[in-house]
Amino acid sequence: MRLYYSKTSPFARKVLVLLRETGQLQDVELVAAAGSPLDASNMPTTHNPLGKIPALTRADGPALFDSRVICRFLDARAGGQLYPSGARLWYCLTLEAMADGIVDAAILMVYEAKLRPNETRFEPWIAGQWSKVTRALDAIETGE
Ligand SMILES: N[C@@H](CCC(=O)N[C@@H](CS)C(=O)NCC(=O)O)C(=O)O
Repeated sequence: MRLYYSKTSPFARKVLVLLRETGQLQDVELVAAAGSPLDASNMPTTHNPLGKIPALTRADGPALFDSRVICRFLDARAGGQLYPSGARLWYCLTLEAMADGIVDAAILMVYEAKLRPNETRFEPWIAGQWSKVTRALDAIETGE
């Protein structure tokens, strides 16, 4: 299997942590990729048309993308150690969606700061992303 990743991608890091925790690091060749919505030339677009990382290619099936799909696949491959079964699964998946949403909001702010020309930057939109991050972190802290 090949994992298209970047050291700075929190979504790729999620997959790397799962690989380590489930003892599968040696089963995956790491392929460095980098890009943004403005430049997908070094992104694995033939494996993920969205031009995003992580993406996982494998010998016996189509490429997988989106860290949630890859994490579920790799966990199942290792015998299903990390995702619970029964009612607790829905809590776990929602928590994962919340964590991913925090990172999505953070990445949008990074793109806004790095990619958008100063004169077109829209501060209320950035504030809105920050609100998502703080609300979600508060919810995780209070367990709601
Ligand atoms: N929902 C996706 C998000 C992946 C994502 O946004 N990755 C970023 C790097 S951290 C990316 O590839 N950005 C390039 C782009 O948006 O064009 C996942 O969980 O894998």
